[in-house]
Amino acid sequence: MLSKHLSTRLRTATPRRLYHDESFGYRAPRSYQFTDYTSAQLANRSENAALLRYVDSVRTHGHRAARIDPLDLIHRMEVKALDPHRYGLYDDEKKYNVNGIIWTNPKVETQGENQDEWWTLGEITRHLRSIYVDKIAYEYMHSPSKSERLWFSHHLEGNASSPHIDQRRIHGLLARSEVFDNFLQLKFPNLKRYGLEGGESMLPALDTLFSCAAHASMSNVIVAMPHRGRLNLLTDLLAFSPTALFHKIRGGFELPEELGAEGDVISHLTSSADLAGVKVSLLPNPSHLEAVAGVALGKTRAKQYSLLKTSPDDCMLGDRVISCQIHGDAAFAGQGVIMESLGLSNLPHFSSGGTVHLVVDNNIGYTTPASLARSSQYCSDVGKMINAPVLHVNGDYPEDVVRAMEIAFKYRQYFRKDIIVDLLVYRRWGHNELDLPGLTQPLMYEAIAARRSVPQLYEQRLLDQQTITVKDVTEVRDSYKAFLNDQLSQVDGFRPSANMLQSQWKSMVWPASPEANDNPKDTGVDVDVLKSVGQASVRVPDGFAIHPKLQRHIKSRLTSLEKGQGLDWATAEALAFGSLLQEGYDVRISGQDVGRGTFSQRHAMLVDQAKEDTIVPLNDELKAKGKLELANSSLSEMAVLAFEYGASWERPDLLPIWEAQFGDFFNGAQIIIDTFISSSETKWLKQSGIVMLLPHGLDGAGPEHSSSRLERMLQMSNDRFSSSETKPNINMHIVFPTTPAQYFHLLRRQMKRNYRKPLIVAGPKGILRLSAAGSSIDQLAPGTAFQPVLLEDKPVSDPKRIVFLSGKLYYDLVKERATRKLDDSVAFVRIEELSPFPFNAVAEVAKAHPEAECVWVQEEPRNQGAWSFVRDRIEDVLDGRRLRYVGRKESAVPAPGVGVLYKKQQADVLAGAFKGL
Ligand SMILES: Cc1ncc(C[n+]2csc(CCOP(=O)(O)OP(=O)(O)O)c2C)c(N)n1
Ligand SMILES: [Mg+2]
Repeated sequence: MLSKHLSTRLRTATPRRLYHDESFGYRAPRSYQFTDYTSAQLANRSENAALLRYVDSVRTHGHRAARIDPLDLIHRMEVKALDPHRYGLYDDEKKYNVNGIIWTNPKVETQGENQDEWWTLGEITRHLRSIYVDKIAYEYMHSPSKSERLWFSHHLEGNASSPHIDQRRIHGLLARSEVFDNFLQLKFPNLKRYGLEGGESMLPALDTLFSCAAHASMSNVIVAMPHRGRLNLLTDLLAFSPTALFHKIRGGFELPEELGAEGDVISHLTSSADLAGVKVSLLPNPSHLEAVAGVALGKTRAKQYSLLKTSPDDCMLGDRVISCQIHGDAAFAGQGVIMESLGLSNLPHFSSGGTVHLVVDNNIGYTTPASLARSSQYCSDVGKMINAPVLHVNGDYPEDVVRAMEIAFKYRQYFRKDIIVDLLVYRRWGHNELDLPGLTQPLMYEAIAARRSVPQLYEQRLLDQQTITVKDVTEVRDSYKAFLNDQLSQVDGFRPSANMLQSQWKSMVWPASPEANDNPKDTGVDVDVLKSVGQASVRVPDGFAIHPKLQRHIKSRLTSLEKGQGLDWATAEALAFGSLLQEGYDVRISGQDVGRGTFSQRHAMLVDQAKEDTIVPLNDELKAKGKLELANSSLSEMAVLAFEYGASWERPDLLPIWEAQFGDFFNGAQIIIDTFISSSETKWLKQSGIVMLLPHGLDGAGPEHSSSRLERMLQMSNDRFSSSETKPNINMHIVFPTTPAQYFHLLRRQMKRNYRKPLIVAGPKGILRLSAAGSSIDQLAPGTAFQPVLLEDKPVSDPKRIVFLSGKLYYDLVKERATRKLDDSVAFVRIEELSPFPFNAVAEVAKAHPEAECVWVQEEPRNQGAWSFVRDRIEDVLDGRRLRYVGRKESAVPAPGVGVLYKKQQADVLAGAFKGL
C-alpha cells in the first residue's frame, strides 16, 4: 500500500506530459467536452430506462445489421438486440419523452439546451434504424469517452450532418475513373495497373476529405496509400500528367535521367496538387504494404511543427495539417506497423492531431479471402486498440460515402484523434488485371461479374432522378477519353522534370551535384561557446531537486570542460546538440528512454525528486533559437523509426535522430531501412538527414545485446569496390566512431553539409565513459572536423604489422599491445567511416609501410561485422598484398550467451592480433 502522503503527491505531481508541450513549442490541441445531462434529463433516463436500453442497443449493435456490404458476403444473423420487444417495449403508438435519451435537434450544441419532446415508439424505431441500420454502420459506443459517444449520438440522431452533396461532381469522379481504367486496359492490356473498378467510391471519399480540409483553412493534407486505385487518384484529383504516366508505362524515366536516379514502379508514383488552397501531397511508398504509415505521421507532425512556428498563438496541433492514410483491408488487418502507428497516434511527441484512415475494403487480399486473413469480424478492428471510432460504409452508395467521410473529418476536428472509415467495395478483376480470380474465388467472381459497375449504377440513379441527362453522361465520358487520347499522343515528346529542391529544400543542393560539399573541413566550435553550452547542459534551476547520484555526472562534465580534457561521449553529444541549437537548428532524438539514455549516460532530461517535474537544461538554460526535443517513444522500432524518417523529409533544418535501445533491435525496423533510408534518394529523389544511433559491440551481453548488425548496413551501401571506379553518390554514411570528438563532428557535419544524407552510427556502450576514449576540447575547436580514418597520436615508425580495425576493440588492442611490449611493431589504423570507404587515407598508410603485413581485426564473427565489406576495399589499395583476417570464426549468433565462452573468444581475438610477433 502506498502511504497516503505519497499517493497524494503522485496525484498532484505536474503531469509528465507538460514538458513535452512546453519545451519545444508543441501546442496541445484544444480539447472538446460535451456537457453533461441536466438533472431533468437524468430523471427522464431513469424513468424510461427500458427505452434507454433499447436506444443504446441500436447504437451499439446497429452495425451488425446495417446494409454495408455490396456483395452481401458478411453473413448477417438476425440481431435480436435491435428488437424493442426484448426491452418490454411493445406499443408502437405509445409516446415517450426522449429528452436525454435520443437527440432530436440538429442545432443545439449542448445537452442542456434540449427540450422535452414526445415521440412514439414507432417514430423512435424508424428514426434510429434510418441512421444506424442503413448504408453506414457506426461503431462508437466502445469509446471510453462520454464526450465522444455523445458527440456521435448528437451528430447522427440530430441529423446535424447533412453535407452538401454535389451529385454531378461525384458522378464526374466515378465516370472518369471508369473511363481511365478502361482506357488503360485498352491501350496497355499487359499492364498491372491495380485498377479501382469496384472501389471507385474511394475518389468521392477523398474528394470530400480534401474539400473539408480546404474549408477548414488547412494548408496541407499528407496522403499515404497503397497500389489500389493509385493511378486513378493521381491522374484525376492530384493532377499527375497522364502523359508522364504513359511514358513511364512504356518503360521511360519518371525522373530526369541526368540525376542518376533509378526510379520506381508505376504504383509508387507521387504527386501534389493545390486543391482550393490546400496542398494535397501523396507520399511515395515502397511495395511493403503499410510501411509508409509511420512516415506519413512523422511528415505530418513535422510540417505542423514548422507551420506552428509561423502561426498565431491560437493555432493548435492539427489545425493546419492532416494526415490521411488509405489502406487495403488485408494489409490493415495484417501488418504490425499499423498497430504500432496507431499506438503513436495519441502520444504527445507523435500525435499530429488525428489521422483519417480510409480502408478500401474489398474483402480480399491477393487471393486470400477475408475469412482467412483476419481473426476479427472487421478489418478495422485493430483500431479498437486505441478506441478509434469506425464508420463502415457501403461503396455502392457514393453519397453515403461522402457523408461518412464528412463525419469522419468532423470527428477528427473536434477530438484530434484517429478515425477509420471502412469503405466496403469489391474488386472487379484479380489482384491485378493479369490475374485470374476465378481460380480461387469462383463464386465471388461470378457474383461480381453479374454486377453493373459503381459508376454506372450511380449514373443510372441520377438519370432516373433526372439530375443529369444522357447527353451529360456522354459529354463527361467522351471528353475525358479525348483528353486521355490527347495525352497519349504527346508521349514521344515527353521529358520528365524534377522539383526536389523546392520550398524548405531550397537552400540545399542535390547530393550528386558538383556543389555538394561532402566533408566540411571545419565543424568545430569556439571553445568559449562550447564551455557555456556544456555548463548550461547540466545547470539546474534553484529549487529543482535532482537525484543525488546525478551530482557526480554534473561534476564530471563541468570538470572536464574546465580542464579541457577527458570529455566523455554524452558531453560531446550535449555540445553538438547545444551548439546546433544556438545556430538555429532543432534537434529531435527519439527512441526508447532517450531522455535519460539506455546506459544512464545522457541525462538530457532531469526529473525533480519531489514533484516529478521535468526539465531539459539544453532548452531551459541555454535559451537557444533551436529546440531539443527528447521524444521518449513507445516500445516500437518500425513505426518510430519511420516517424523520424518522415520528419526528416519535411525538415532539413532538423537533426532527426533515432536511437535504438540496443543496436540489435533496429531489425524490427529493417523494412524502413531497406525501403526508405537506404533507397529513397535513388527511387524518389528524397534526401534525408536521419541519424540512426545503434549501440554496438561485444561485451558479454549475449546474442541480442551485442550487435547492430553492421554487416547488414554495409551490405546496403552502394559504395564502390575499388578506388579506380567513379565515386558514387553514396546512399548512406556508415560510421563506427571511437572518440567523443568524432561523434561531435559527425552530428554537426550532418547539419553543416549543404545536402542531407542518412547517417548510421555504430554507437558506443562500454566506452561511453572510458577515460582512454575521452576527447580534449581542442578536438572540438574551430579548424577541426570528422576524420574518416584515425591514425595513432604517436605513429609507429616502422611497423611489422598494420592492424586495420573499426570501433571500440581499439582500446583493448592498445592495452594488449602494451602488455605484450609490441608498441614498436604494430600500428593501428581505425577506419571510422566505413561507407563511403576512405580509400585515399587507407592507401596512404599502406604505401608508407610497403613491407608491413596487413591484417583486419574484428571482434564480430567472421560472417558478420565489417570484414566482408572492407576486404576488397582495403586490398584494392594494398598493391598486391593480401589482407589477413583475425577475429571470431563464423557463427550463427553475434555473440555467445555463455560468459566463459565469450571471454575465451575475446581473449583469442586479442591474441590473434599479435600472433607471430
Ligand atoms: C508486406 C507485404 N507483403 C506482401 C505483399 C504482396 N501483396 C501485394 S498486394 C497484396 C494484397 C493486399 O490486399 P489488400 O491490403 O486487401 O489490398 P487490395 O489489393 O485488396 O486492394 C499482397 C499480399 C506486399 N506488397 N507487402
Ligand atoms: Mg483487399
